[in-house]
Amino acid sequence: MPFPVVRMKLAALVMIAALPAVAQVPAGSYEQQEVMIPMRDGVKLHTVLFLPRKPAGPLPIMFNRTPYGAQQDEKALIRRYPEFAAEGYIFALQDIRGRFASEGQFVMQRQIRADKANPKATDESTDAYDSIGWLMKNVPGNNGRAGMVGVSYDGWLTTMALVEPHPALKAASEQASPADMFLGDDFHHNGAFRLSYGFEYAAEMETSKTANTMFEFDQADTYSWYLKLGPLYNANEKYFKGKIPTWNDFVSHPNYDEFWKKQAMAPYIGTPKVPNLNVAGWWDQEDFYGPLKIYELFEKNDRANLNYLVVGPWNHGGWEGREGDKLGDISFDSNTSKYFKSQLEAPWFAFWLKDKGTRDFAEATVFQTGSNRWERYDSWPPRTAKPTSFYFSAGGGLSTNAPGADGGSEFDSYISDPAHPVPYRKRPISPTYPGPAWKQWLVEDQRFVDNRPDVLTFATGALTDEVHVAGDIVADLFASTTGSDADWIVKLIDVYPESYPDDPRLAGFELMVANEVFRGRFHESFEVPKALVPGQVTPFHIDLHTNNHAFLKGHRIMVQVQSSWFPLIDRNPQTFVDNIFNAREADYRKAEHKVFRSKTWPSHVVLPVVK
Ligand code: PG9
Repeated sequence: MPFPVVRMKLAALVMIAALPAVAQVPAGSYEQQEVMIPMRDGVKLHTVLFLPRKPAGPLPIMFNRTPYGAQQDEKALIRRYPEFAAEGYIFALQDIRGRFASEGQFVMQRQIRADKANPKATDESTDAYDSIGWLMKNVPGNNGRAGMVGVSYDGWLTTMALVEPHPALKAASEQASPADMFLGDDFHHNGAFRLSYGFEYAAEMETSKTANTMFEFDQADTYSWYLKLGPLYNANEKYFKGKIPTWNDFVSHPNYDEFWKKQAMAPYIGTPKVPNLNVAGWWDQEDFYGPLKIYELFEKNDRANLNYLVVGPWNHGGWEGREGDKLGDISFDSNTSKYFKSQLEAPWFAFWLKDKGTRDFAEATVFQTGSNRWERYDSWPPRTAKPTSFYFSAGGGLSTNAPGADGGSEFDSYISDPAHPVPYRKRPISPTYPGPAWKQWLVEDQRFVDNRPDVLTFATGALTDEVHVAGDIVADLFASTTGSDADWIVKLIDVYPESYPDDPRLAGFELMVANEVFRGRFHESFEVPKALVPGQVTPFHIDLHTNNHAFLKGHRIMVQVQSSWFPLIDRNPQTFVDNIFNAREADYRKAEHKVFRSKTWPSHVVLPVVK
């Protein structure tokens, strides 16, 4: 992409001066109104307006669309958007179709309308378009420009508004928007079903129109609850009774078919027409794949330089928190959320919507974890990294030396037993929402699974120099099973030194920096699953996504491989069946899994190492 605005040789370090305090906006600054905005098909959407009582002049409208309930009062609004409130905007918050006080029918991530010739056909893109048109005409004191911002579902709604944007939409920030629910976001990763999230989220959204309803578990440890649930068909038999549409969609679409492809962003993202700041968190437990994918898709055609990226050390939406100086036990040495809100997000909207400031936005502003610093890059992933293979070796070693001659038994093996799956976080595993454990499980110390007989560990010795990894990470496994289907989970871990005087709680800590699951049946295609041949070594290429992490001197680089991650991922029966949602108890069988580390089958991870 041409890059006229800021050009840096490699990465430029961002120096953080003390951040200025945000001006407090006093209560009573806004008049609150509620309106029902008509869409092209006559359905009316409930929208809450906050109009500044003493505007200095015409103002842009900051617009948010949500399925979670738009209703809030002035106090909550100012707490949620202090920087925007201090800057001066009109706010419009809208319930989407079929949620809370809006009319119409809710559809989980409604697909783009098929019939574009029909002037009454709608989708989330047309609803955003019609709403912005109405707001521009009917809200007094607006300056003819709108901005959209939202996290997660609200981020996806923001991305949908960019598909066919209203001409008055002049700036957006999609934050943690999912991009593909089969390949990488909330509901599946590489075709493996995210059981606890899928089950609990579907119940939350489709039990009631006017509430976000948490499923009531009768056990404190959901690991035991889901295990007792048994095969997935029991979800409908025992609880949902066929009444939760999203669950029924999971059951009817076990493969990457048109349903998932049409819901994904790839077919709809073309040339960016609206400046968009894509925002992601390194430890986003829900939608990390999405914002990076959306950035990548827009980037392909970004000749006008409208597409930008920010990635920080956050969990899902963590940048909305006030400080962002830590996540779980991990500290970041500065207030990263405050920095994002005041130095990146607020100037972004002020520039495009109010002609304030300069266009000094880095293509990618990316936090480097480990060393804890912000960096500005002129492309993401950076072009400077050298893909470097780290091979598994005997005795749990990991090194850049490729395996030597084959001897015949260069593998490690374990029994993967669906009756005793590896927990994905420390038990007891509380329900997904309201958390807080769910929100920080990705930074939990991975020592809790060390020594399990069904988890393989490979690690380097203590590093004599820092290893900085910036860009795309992949794992290439060569593996076999005695069954006919298998999951492969790979985790890249930063192991802290055993003596860590800076923070003794972190001595020996195993911090996961990248991870992914791959469902074996999709090794040839996500569209058409295929049984694994028992005993046959098969290559599995697993995308561990992009990262920017410094493994510091004295730390070790570790890789763990396992075949279950429960109940985050449903149990693979390990016997090939047509549709795992219909698998029977007897299909769930133990299998022996082998991971090879020979010359012919050199399992390894590839790290983008920056000198
Ligand atoms: N991760 C949530 C979600 C987004 C889109 C679809 C389904 C779930 C969310 O936090 O909104």
